[in-house]
Amino acid sequence: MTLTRSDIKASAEELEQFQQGLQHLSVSALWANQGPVSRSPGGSIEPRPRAVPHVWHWLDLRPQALRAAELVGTQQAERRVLQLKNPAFSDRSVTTNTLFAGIQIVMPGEVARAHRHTMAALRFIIESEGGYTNVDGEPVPMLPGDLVLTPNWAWHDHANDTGAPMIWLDGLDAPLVRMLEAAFQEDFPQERQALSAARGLSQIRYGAGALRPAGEPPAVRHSPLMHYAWADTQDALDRLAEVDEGSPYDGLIMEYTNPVDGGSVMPTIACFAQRLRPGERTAAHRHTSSTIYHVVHGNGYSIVGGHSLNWQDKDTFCVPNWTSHQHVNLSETEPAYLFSFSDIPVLRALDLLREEPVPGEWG
Ligand code: 1HN
Repeated sequence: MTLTRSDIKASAEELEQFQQGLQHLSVSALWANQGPVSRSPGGSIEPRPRAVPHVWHWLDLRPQALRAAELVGTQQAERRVLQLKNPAFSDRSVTTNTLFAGIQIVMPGEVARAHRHTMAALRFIIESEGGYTNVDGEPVPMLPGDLVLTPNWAWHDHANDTGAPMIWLDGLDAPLVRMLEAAFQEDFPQERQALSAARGLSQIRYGAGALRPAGEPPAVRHSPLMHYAWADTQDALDRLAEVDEGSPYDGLIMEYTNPVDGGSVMPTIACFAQRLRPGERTAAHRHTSSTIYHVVHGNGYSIVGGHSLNWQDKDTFCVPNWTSHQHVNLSETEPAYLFSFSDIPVLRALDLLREEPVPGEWG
């Protein structure tokens, strides 16, 4: 028997009638609809991200955060957060398909009440003279450039016991958790948790370089270290820069790790710090993970999906999944430092991580 692809041509009316007849059965013809994919001339399919590249400038955001603090209290807004919404999504609060970024402000004397949720969150501190987030009873310091984790289901309240506003970048996996319909949230019985642990306890236990308390590590999937101080991060980057060229795509890049297993800080989010040498221009690549960048210090631009995004200190920009990107440090004298977080652990865990070089603006 010869096997061939069959050639059957029904009329448009017959096909239409057939498809209508399927509707009341909650059935539809796969061949009749194209999903959110694009087909190359060769017929192959690859992701066509809905999110677009975008940059939010600190000079625009800061006055709006201060204005928000005049308009609503932390009674009115459980979290006083300006959402950095991807312009391609008017219907959802997302920054990329899986990640959320926002700017949160807590004024002197204020607390943002204690709660917990299955969304994992990180805080990258932009402005602060030293308030804290209480994570499961431990006050975690928040100074500019610090990374603070509030993992899935950890109780957390934010407190500003200083005389100056505290402003930080929030990063959450909320779009992913909502898509999985796995979002749970609870209020703590009181507004604030008692301060039951020493300030910086997780740093003392798990932030001592290659040493950690002997014996069984805590049985959790996230980093037991809740605080990564900027001074240590920049020092690590600067020292490595003396002996290492870094990657052609990312410059010198280091991952914040879970000190127990060396993996990402949380199961759904990985955090990175990178250093671009004066005048450095990276090569273009793209990957199936999406990334949100925050400029700790520097002056430059990134070409993301063909758009040039100019950035300077404290700006935030997004690189959607499967979107080409490359970075330029415009300073000829100073390194640029970028913080970023991404959903790469999710893609990796599900065997969906792909990466490829892309012809860029310069080789
Ligand atoms: C949240 O709980 C916080 O706890 C910040 O500070 C931002 C964005 C979406 C959903 C929950 C916080 C959030 C959030």
